Amino acid sequence: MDKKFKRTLVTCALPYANGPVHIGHLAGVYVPADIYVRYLRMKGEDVLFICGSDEHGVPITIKARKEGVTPQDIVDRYHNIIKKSFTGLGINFDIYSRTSSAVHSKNASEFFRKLYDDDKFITRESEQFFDPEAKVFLADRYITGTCPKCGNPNAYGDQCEKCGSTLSPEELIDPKSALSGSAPVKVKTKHWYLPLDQYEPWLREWILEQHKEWRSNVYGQCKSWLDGGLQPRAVSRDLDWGVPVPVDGAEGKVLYVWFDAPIGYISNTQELLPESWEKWWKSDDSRLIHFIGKDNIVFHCIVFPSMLKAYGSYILPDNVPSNEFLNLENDKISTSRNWAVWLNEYLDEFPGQEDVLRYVLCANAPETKDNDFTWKDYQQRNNSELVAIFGNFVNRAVVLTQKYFGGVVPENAAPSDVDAAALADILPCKKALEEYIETFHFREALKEAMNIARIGNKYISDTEPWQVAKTDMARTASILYTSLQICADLAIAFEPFLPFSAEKLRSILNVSLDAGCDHRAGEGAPTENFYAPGEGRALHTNSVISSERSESRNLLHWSDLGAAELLSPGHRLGENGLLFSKVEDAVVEAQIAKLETARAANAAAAAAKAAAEAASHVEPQKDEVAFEDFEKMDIRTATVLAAERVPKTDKLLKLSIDTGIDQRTIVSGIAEYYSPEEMVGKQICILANLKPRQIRGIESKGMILMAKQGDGKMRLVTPTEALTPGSIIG
Ligand code: B3M
Ligand code: ZN
Repeated sequence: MDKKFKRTLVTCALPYANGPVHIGHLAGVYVPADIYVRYLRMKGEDVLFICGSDEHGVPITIKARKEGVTPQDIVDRYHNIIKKSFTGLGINFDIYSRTSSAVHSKNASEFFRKLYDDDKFITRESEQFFDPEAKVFLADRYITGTCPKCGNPNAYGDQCEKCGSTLSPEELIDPKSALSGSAPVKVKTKHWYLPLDQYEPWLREWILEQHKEWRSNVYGQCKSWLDGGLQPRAVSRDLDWGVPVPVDGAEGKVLYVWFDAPIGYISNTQELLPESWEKWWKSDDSRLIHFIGKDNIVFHCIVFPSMLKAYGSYILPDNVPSNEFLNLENDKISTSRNWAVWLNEYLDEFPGQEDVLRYVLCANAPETKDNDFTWKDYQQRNNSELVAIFGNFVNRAVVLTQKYFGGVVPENAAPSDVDAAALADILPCKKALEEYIETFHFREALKEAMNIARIGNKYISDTEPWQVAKTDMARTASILYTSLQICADLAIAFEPFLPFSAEKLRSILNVSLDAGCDHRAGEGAPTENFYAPGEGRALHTNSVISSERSESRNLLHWSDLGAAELLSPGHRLGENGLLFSKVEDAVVEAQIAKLETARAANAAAAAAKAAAEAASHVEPQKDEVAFEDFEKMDIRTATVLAAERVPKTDKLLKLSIDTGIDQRTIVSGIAEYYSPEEMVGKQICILANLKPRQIRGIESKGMILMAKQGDGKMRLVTPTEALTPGSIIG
């Protein structure tokens, strides 16, 4: 860690409280952030881990309206689900609060007010759509109409979900308010804008020159925004759900959700540490790291830093690690299509398997490109990596120690070079792991932890203590002594990644972990609780200093990983248990079946929607014609006498009909819709005086009248009662 920093403030994107968290969120943001925080804590760094629900914004109001409940009902429901599920996966924020909290409302208001007082905003009047019946301004999503590109009658004011076009409400044909159905009218409204253009030179210098180390996807996105030129951004909205704009003349206006949400990071820190929050946000020796998904890059790298800069006195993010997207079984994760693995459901269905999900999501994290989660891969990684390598090694070492040494760490009675070589291989893994985590390469870091398990597994396979025990107990003692040291290394190395299993392993080994702050002790920092009482969770309650700790046999420290005897001879192990268990085929098949059900339901819903849309599609009226023109057409009733398919065609029927004037032949393209048998005896309508045409060598005299429906299907037009053939229609 850079020496100029004394503490690290880690934030995770605040999930919208309009649905549960899924694996895409976890892989992109929360699992890597948690690994990072756990790692820093083990290294003795001062870390604060902040998150909470993002409870404002239009999607929440839309969902509430759909369900006929209040936005508060929606956010209460999901806030609790999300909060609980994070804890279930071992992601323990120091605080998980919410943007509907009183602290946040006050803080966000104050933030806006200061920028307002300091003249940091500009105002602009614009015309926006207003619902004259519901008497509210309409967000783009609240306006529906016909897509000008594809004719979809249910396009939204910001997007057509059928053809994917980005739209503005102005482009919609026949726009309607989704609230009342009435036609929206344009009304003038005033909003506050943050003039991002003014921050552009500063942002260019700060990001493009001073933060070349940011991930290339983050840096690249920032560069393209900056190269495209920044525009002032509205920071208020006409909406009744959010933090009210705290100035006179702003009735009915709230802060734009992307203005208030990042301030939520600050509010939540204030809520946790009312006395000392400023130390984390306003001193240059604090380091701020935002973990986010790639769709949030512009807000965290450009908009929020500009807000902080405008306010003054705040630190800026030192890094903004952002992942790409995770797909699921080769398809985009989608909340609306229910194409997701939901964390709350996973935790219910896979009790005790939290780490398997953490492992797979980290091993497969979309760090540099979009990646795919598949249940087969989940099973494979569990069975052939966690079970077969990590779990298998630990189990062999512990079971054999119980068998030959009564569960007590044996003396290193007959050491050999192979033992030293195995132990020596661990240090480079540790070094690489540290470097990878510190540069936000979590997949690679996890591989290094796994390499330690591989070293152990290979060591015990090569040395075969179960064979050696037949002849040489001294040597067996050394092999198991060495194996147990590697087990203890694993109990340290895996703590950031697989905290549940690392804890289980420590209980098997009968040791504890010191997640205390070595550097603080080393620097002679005070050893009392890090936080004042009442200021939240005490993270570092350790009061023993480093030298004392290394003498303790039961406490593991990160610094000892690969470097010291962790389990001394004579130490009694705890109770053995399996770290991991096999995932059977039936389990993944059930999950795949669950997704298939969702897919089928989606397909059925999409088909029903498409059919309804198609059926409701009506052709616009044709150009006017004079009555004389109409009169020229001889439209009359006729009866079908005989019908047969025209050979070698799919669509054509040859019909013999009675027109009242004559019996004649008409060739018609209706075979797609009617069989010859169905046609015989039917009364139909025809255009009798259409010029005869040769169709497939048959002379066709006239045309059968058909109605073409919205979905393109044709049906016959028939009289509702029997009429004499040849009756004139007009
Ligand atoms: N709720 C968007 C999202 O979940 C948003 C993040 C806010 S972070 C301040 O993608
Ligand atoms: Zn469209």
